[in-house]
Amino acid sequence: MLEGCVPWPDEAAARYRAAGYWRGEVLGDLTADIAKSDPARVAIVAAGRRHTYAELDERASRLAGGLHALGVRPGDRVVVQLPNRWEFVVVCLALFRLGAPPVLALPAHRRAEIAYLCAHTDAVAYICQDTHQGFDFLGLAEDVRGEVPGLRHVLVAGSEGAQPMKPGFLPLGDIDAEPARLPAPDPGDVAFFLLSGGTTGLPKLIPRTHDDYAFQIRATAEAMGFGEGDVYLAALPVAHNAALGCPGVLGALRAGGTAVLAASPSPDEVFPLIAAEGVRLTTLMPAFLPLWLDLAPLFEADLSGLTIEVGGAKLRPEVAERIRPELGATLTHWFGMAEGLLCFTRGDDPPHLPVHTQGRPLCEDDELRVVDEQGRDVAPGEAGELLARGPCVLRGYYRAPEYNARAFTPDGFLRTGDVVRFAETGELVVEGRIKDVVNRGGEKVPAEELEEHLLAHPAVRDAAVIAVPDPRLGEKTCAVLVTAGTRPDLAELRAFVAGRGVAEYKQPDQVRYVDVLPRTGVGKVDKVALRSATG
Ligand code: J2J
Repeated sequence: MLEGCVPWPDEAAARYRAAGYWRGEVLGDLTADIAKSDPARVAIVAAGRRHTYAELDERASRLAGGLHALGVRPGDRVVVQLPNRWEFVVVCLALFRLGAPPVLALPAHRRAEIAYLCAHTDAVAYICQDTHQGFDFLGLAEDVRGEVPGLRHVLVAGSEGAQPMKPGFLPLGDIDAEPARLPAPDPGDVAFFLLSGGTTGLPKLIPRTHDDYAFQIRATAEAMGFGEGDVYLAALPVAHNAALGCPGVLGALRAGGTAVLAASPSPDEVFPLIAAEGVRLTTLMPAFLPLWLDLAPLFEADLSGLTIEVGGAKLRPEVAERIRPELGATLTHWFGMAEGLLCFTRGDDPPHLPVHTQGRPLCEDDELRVVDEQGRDVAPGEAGELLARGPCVLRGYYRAPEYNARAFTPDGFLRTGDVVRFAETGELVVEGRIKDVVNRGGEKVPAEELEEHLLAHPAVRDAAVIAVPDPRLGEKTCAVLVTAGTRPDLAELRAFVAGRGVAEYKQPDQVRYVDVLPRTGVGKVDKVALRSATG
């Protein structure tokens, strides 16, 4: 496995192979069979265009050839930040074939996150779109190149024909060469990196192998009854595990279906697509559901053939139980992590299960434990921290040995930081979390990351970020500050954080001022006390 990654122990790997979970599939081959047997079948629909399996397969091969000619080699890392456009899929397939793992950044990330990802992975290239939602990614790329000298290439989608570009910048569409003769990647090696939603400090990277992700997309497609000719709608960013591989865009391709890429989950964008393309399956974060419920009658949207996978943040039962009667759609309720653990209700479960639980694990060989603060298993039905091990659950974050020593038990269970219990009938119920993250409608803000930015402000002496309730997002961020001199107000703090090149969703939503932050006996900020004082 790539240096800096932690492989599964031989015994576990052998077990997962023997059980047929890991079959030696490589993700670069997803489209190869259908490109030969049924080349005209539509693989991707995006921005009003339909792309066949043959077109996707050919373009990915030629892009892999072009990247190889540029000097990108197996094992090199490439930071990819593309919104839901067809090039995202082409780029991923090309990099899977090259064995040069893409590092999947979210479209919302900005200079601070991208520079960190490029530096931390020693990326050789950064692939972005020229502008997206009014933001200039070329400017960002220039700054990042200044900060990360090892970054050799910036490849830009959307700039075809916009010559001349700056040295080191190339239009993605021009990267095109005869497919190189490449050695097949090892299925046990890293295919790509996902970003963790919930760790301490700077974002951690999750290596996903060909073997484990091929299993995830195959098994989730089977569990959702998603097969050949079915249509999946990516309404969330495709760089996120939920829309990429549960079964998501990659699972749709592997199953011989079609993936429709939407620009956003807003009803005016997705309802017409669902009708026109006959969408069978999509994924949503709970924050969007009230809007769908409110606007479906206005659009006269017929969602009766649709299954919606909802997860990523708390889904309130009052909202969940409206989905079947008001939208006509089938709800499956998910507890997912980019780290590879997936629990979810199945489409044919009795209706109370998706309303009140997050269902059962993907794989019968997923090992889940619920433990107390001392790491002892709690009594059945009691709540505690969820620990997980399984054929998709990573054994270590990338290049993070010290963090890994805390994030995993000595026998390899991931400490999820989520507090759960199991219902008597065996379903998982998420109760809360102990990790210091604000879950802003599914977008995760690690408290410590934002605190570091706030502490850089000259008037801020001490800072603690906590979650406060929000009717739309479920939670939002509140910065509790000890200041000296003039108090910066919320607008100033947001501008300050933005100026540090941080994604907008991580800017504080609220600010409170205190004379001193409460601390525990060992000197850590007492966030429990802060929350009750602020709540
Ligand atoms: C409460 N918190 C939840 C739920 C995840 C499918 C769906 C979601 C994700 C995802 C994903 C929750 N109720 N139902 O990867 O494939 C919180 C937990 C968890 C964290 C993981 C998928 N479902 N969460 O959200 O990696 O705190 O993955 O640890 O972004 O989201 O976040 P992320």
